[in-house]
Amino acid sequence: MSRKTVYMCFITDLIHGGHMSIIKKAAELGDLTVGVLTDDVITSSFRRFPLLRFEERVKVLENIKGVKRVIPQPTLSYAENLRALKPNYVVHGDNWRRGFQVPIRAEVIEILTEYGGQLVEFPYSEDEEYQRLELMKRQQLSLPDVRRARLKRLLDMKPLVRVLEAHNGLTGLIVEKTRVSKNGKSYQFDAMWCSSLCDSTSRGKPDIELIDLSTRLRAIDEIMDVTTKPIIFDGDTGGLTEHYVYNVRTLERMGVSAVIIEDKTGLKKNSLFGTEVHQTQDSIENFCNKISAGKAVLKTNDFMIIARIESLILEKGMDDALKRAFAYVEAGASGIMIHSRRSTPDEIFEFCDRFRKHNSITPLVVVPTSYSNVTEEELVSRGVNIVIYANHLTRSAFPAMKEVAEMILKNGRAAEADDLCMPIKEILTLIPEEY
Ligand code: SPV
Ligand code: MG
Repeated sequence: MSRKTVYMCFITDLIHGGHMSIIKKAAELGDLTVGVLTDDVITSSFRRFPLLRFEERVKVLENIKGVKRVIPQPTLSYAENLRALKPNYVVHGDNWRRGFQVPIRAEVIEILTEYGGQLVEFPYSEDEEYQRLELMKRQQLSLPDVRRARLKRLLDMKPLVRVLEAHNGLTGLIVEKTRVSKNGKSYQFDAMWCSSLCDSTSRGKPDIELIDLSTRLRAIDEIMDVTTKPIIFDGDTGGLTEHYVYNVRTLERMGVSAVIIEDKTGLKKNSLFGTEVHQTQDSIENFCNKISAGKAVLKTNDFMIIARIESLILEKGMDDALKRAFAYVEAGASGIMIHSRRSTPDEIFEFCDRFRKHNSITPLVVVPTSYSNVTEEELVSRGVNIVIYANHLTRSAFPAMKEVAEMILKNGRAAEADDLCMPIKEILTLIPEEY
């Protein structure tokens, strides 16, 4: 009689005694195949970012006694692997009876029923020591070295890194925790953008490099205190090169992953004003020197200096934008941000197509504020690597707050505004005590 077959799927890269004992029990049921979730599934579906890459996690599991075979599981759903393998048993801890894995479990049961397989669930270990290890692992993610390196790792793992603006602890938490499910897949943001516009606006100031760096670093520190995701800092023009090199070092040391500096000089105004206000573009030579000077002071390979091109904003033409892009890469830029204030993505597409003809590796960054109809899928097809939703939490919060303020004034009481507000009970428990 042929031996029974067993399938388990592993997400974690922290294998402890609890996992070992479940593997042992699974192997007793028959020949055990372990599916390993690929990096892009983990990064889009789970809060815990893998400290070990997919290949490393495969190696660890391959060498565990009782594991016959390790294969990738490229989706959160088990369907593809179960239909291909038709194992007699699927083994899992009983913890997936709660939480967001409930539909995954239901689908597993449905598929097993189709061909007569069986789900075997073992009690999930509540051992305090394992819980402490898991917590420690999560906390590791907020340490500067780990956080800083995470952006480059994401660029390796995912076709598109999705970034949303955060300007304080609360908005940082929204970027950190917001997750939605659609068509069996889970989506979340990968990183945070510390926007000069939002850092200024939230302090009631114009976006003209007026908010000093210490204030902006303080905001980053607040965000870092409660999140683990990587941070891309809007460095405006970078200021004087002599100052900029010190600031780059500070950002790198704090665990920020990238700074984006724009090729403007003099009094900076927000790009979305375009040519309505006076703005001066820096010379290619000066800006290249600034990029190289920043690169020269870096202490790690993880920190990225991304050069932002304002030629399309300032109507200097596509050829100028491309000429600058190639020069900035030559000067050491680890990425190129191309900005546009058109209502359609046509000029961004043209730039990407022409850039990618000569350069297939340098990450491309876009900020689709004015051309918001563009889809992430379209951006990926043009070779874009990072999309930044640069101001949406600030822009959405302001009208909501203003409406509530007006409503209280109009009614001489707060009752009418209650429906627009989060219930008191929810706000009290919104931020759980974790220590
Ligand atoms: C910001 O968010 O501050 C930016 C992007 O620099 S933009 O506002 O479009 O210039
Ligand atoms: Mg800015």
